[in-house]
Amino acid sequence: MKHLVEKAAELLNKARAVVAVTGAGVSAESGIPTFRGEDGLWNTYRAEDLATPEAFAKNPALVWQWYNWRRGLFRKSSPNPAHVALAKMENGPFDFTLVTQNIDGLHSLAGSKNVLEVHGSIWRIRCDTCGYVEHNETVPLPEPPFCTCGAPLRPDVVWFGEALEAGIIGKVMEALMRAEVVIVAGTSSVVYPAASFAVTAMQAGAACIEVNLHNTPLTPMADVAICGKAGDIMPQIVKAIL
Ligand code: BJW
Ligand code: ZN
Repeated sequence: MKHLVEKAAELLNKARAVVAVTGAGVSAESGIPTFRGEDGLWNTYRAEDLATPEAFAKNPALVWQWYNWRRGLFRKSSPNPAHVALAKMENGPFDFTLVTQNIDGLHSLAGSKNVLEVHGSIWRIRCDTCGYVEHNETVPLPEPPFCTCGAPLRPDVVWFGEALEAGIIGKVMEALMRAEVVIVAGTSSVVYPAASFAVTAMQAGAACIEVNLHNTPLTPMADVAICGKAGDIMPQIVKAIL
């Protein structure tokens, strides 16, 4: 393990630009359930019923029950050592961009300034009819809350079958093209397009460091694959480079 952390630090110390891509595993040690795996949300809930535009159109109350429960859970959670370590990376000797699939806002709470939230934020709600968007931390919200135009408001997150925001993807691509190292932490690397981000960076010449409790489809391609908790490993990596 120590040897792998040193190898990761060696790659990072040479890099002028670094991108980290994070997923639900990074928030797991804050008490937020992941999606897949033994205790994953998709073992208890059906994504088709809760995380698609069709589900929201059919039953906005059910979707909002689920998001109210998660908003309550997220609000009680705090950043863990992995979030803190990733925030510290902004002080590293390289240009650093954090790309997260997480919607919980914990990276910003930990102090990260340059965060690209590719699947949106649970703390914004929006109207798909008139385009209204607001920051909203009320828990619970009505199920559903309504816009002044009369349509039901929805969480400003990306559901299955929906496109990621073009402006954010543009910034992600720019960062991936510049990156000399891409760190991929706490994601199963199965949901596209986020699962392709590291591969895109690697095709443009970046080295890849993966931090995960288990192997993923990315593991065989990674230059350094560290098996462990993000909350253990990320601080060790940061300590070795700062
Ligand atoms: C730890 C740890 C610890 C645990 N330390 N590690 C077939 C092939 C390819 C693609 C598709 C396909 N069929 C459909 C698609 C497209 C689909 C997709 O990729 N599906 C796959 C599942 C097959 N993608 C989409 O639909 C996307 N949109 C799209 O493609 O649009 C196309 C389009 C173009 C133009 C116009 C219109 C459309 C959108 C995807 C949106 C995903 N949304 C969700 C919900 C977000 C809102 C919410 O949270 O409520 O995003 S689903 C869920 O999965 C969530 C996550 O961000 C995302 C990724 O999950 P993540 O973060 O990787 O979590 P887990 O649980 O999977 O993994 C956790 C990992 O952590 C594990 O590996 C653990 O081992 C590890 N771990 N504890 C370190 N302590
Ligand atoms: Zn509206």
